[in-house]
Amino acid sequence: TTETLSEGALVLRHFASAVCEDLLREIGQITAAAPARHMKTPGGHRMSVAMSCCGSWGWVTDGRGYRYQAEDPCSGDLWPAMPSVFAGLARSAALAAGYPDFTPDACLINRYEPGAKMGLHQDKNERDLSQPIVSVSLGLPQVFQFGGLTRSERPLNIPLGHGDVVVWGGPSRLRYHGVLTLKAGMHPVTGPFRFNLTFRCAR
Ligand code: MD3
Ligand code: FE
Repeated sequence: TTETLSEGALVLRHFASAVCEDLLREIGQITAAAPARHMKTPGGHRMSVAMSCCGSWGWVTDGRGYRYQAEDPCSGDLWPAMPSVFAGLARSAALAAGYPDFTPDACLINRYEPGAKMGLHQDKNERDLSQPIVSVSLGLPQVFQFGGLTRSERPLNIPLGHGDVVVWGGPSRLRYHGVLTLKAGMHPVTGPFRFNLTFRCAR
């Protein structure tokens, strides 16, 4: 089923179901080479979400700010390549949502443990804001907050579960969004975690 949240923003429920276990196997390989880590915000706060990346560009944050870079700052090596099952899923979800030309070059892997959250923010470090973002949720359910174009607009709460995919483009691309605190639980495939893959065209 497809739900439209607002113009350009679509939830594709269970769109990734057939490949969830493949995605998780690839996450295991990527994080063996580029471990999920708690990055620091430019203001010096430790993020509660642990992050890794794959693809030509990775999103990083530290005392110098937010940016994309080709190397993992922990190792100096290039980020692991984007597995074909990742790119194929992201492209087919974008196509289903009406974006036939999506070419992701960056995938951020977010790992949430109980108590982890992400405050309301905009994604605006990408060069071409006409390209959508595709996100894939795996494991424990977590409530996503979908806000407006200003921080003050009160967000909608949308639960996202294992295999759900969301495509954010057009006039929704710069909406504020975040996720509420993950509640403790045990998922048969991911154990105590929720993973979110966020596909972007960064450069
Ligand atoms: C709505 N991650 O990594 S993905 C992020 O669940 C991020 O890990 C969240 O926000 C997570 O930046 C949410 C969904 C998402 C991503 C980008 C968006 C929603 C968006 C851009 C515009 C509007
Ligand atoms: Fe975001």
